[in-house]
Amino acid sequence: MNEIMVWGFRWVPPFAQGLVRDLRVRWALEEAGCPYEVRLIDADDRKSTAYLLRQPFGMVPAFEADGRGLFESGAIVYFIATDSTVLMPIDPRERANVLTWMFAALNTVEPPIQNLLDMDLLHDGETWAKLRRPAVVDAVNLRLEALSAWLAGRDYLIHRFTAADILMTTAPRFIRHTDLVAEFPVLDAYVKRCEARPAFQKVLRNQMAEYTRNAPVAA
Ligand SMILES: N[C@@H](CCC(=O)N[C@@H](CS)C(=O)NCC(=O)O)C(=O)O
Repeated sequence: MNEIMVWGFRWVPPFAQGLVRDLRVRWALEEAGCPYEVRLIDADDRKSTAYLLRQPFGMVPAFEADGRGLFESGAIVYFIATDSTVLMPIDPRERANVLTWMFAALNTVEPPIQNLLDMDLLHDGETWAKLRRPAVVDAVNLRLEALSAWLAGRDYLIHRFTAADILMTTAPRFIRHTDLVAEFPVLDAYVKRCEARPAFQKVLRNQMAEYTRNAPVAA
């Protein structure tokens, strides 16, 4: 792959900094050793005709490699991984296992976590959110408990680091404002193990530096 571009937001409020999903794509590219350029957009750019052709829902990330576009962070990470033995084993059965865990991260683990994030950070204090929150916390705990049980005795989801770990460890970050993950020491250690990787540290640093550089100037 040559000429790789990743679209992210120029700036987001502090509660979202370090959570925006272009981080996943950038992490995968760093792990795979692929050079790329970042294209930063503003809230208004999301609804432009040109951007909607890249990402029909007006969200980030969007991605382009050699003139061909992709969207959805999971699909993009998968695409990058198919070309990288760092992110994806060669054995077809192991590849199927990685894909299984990628879907599990996106379809089974992330949804309740995203619910809790929305409730706490976007609807904090609203009556419906207060009433609904305990059931959502239960749903999150159910998933974290099962994931933690799977990880007992394992460093990664399969026997080595893969693209699935990128998707699985970026979801619990969404509830970093709670102590829910810390209540599962095995899971907590797994997330920290993956986040300690130099590639993750580098992309997080870069993304945060962009937000700092592009922060709105107070009136
Ligand atoms: N399923 C999509 C979700 C993308 C998504 O939620 N992006 C957020 C940033 S992390 C976004 O662009 N939010 C702005 C919006 O919802 O309009 C993916 O994984 O790429």
